[in-house]
Parts: sequence; C-alpha cells; structure tokens
Amino acid sequence: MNFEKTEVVGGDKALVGIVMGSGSDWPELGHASETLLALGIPHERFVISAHRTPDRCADYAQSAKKRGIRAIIAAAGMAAHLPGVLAASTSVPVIGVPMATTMMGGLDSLLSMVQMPKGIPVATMSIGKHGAINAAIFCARMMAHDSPDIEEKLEAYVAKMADESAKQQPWNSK
Ligand code: AIR
Repeated sequence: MNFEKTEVVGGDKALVGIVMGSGSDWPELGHASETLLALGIPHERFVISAHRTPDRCADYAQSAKKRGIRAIIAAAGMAAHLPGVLAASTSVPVIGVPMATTMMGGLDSLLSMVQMPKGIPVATMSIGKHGAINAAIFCARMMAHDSPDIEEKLEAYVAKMADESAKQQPWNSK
C-alpha cells in the first residue's frame, strides 16, 4: 500500500500516525485523534493488524520515518502485539494504547503491550479512552520543544483542564 497518499487530519504533512488493530477500536482512538487536532498536531489514521495484516504492518513501520512520522500511537485489544511489532521495525517512538476487552477488562491487552523485553521499547498508556487522550498529550510533550505552536496549544489545553477541574461543584448540579 502507498501510505503517502492518505488523508492527513489537521495539516498537510502528518507528524503522528494513529494505528489500530481493528475498526472496532475507533470509538476509543477517536479521542486520540480529537486531542491531537486540539493540540495542533497533523496526523494520519490506519487500521492495521499485527496478526490479520502482518505485511501491511511491516510496510507501515518501515515507511514511517522517511515519510516524516515522528511518533506512532498504536492501539489494540486482546493479544495486543501491534505496538511491539511496529516498534521492532522502526526507530520512531511507539506509544501503545491497550483496548478494553469484554473478557478481561483490558488487562489482557495491557499486559501484552507493557511487558516488552529489553531493547524494543513501547511507551504504554492506560487502558481505553484515558490512554488514547494521554497518548496524544504525550506526543505534544515530545514535540513542544521544537514547535512553539504545539507548545502554546499544550499550555492552553493544560490551563483549560485545570480551570475546569477547579470550577467543579458536583454538589450544586441537579
Ligand atoms: N486485534 C486485531 N488484530 C490483532 C489484535 N490483537 C484486536 C483489535 C481489537 C480486537 O482484536 O485491536 O481490539 C478485536 O477485534 P475485532 O475486529 O474482532 O473487533
């Protein structure tokens, strides 16, 4: 597959790739995409499975760096090997997001992802929506140093979060 000719969200040239093992992961990964957009980080999105489409997985990892991708957010559930398999074929940092599962609540995905043997790191986030959002914020933290625009948007994001948190008065809501 030609990964050059893909839709880029929030700009002309993707800096981050969001990759998920199945379309069924999108409801949670959509939060990563939304957050990257809010932080001014152009990105691309693909369904790629380490098990169902292994060749596509290798092609993606091998093409990422030369296409300018600076971080990959990889999400999968169950035997969640996608981030580790991608990380094996690229030097681009891979951030793993374990997906919740009905059988084990996502603990299966988390352990599959987090227990990487030394030499091939995956930065594993928390399970589901929280991990998806944190993966995007983590990208912004990695990129803020080189981009005043991302730094500014990250600061605004954090300030808004703090403001909303401090304003909470759940005892007054009906
Ligand atoms: N998956 C897909 N290929 C390998 C793995 N581990 C994961 C998907 C999804 C789960 O299997 O990331 O979380 C179930 O996929 P589906 O397509 O059956 O809904």
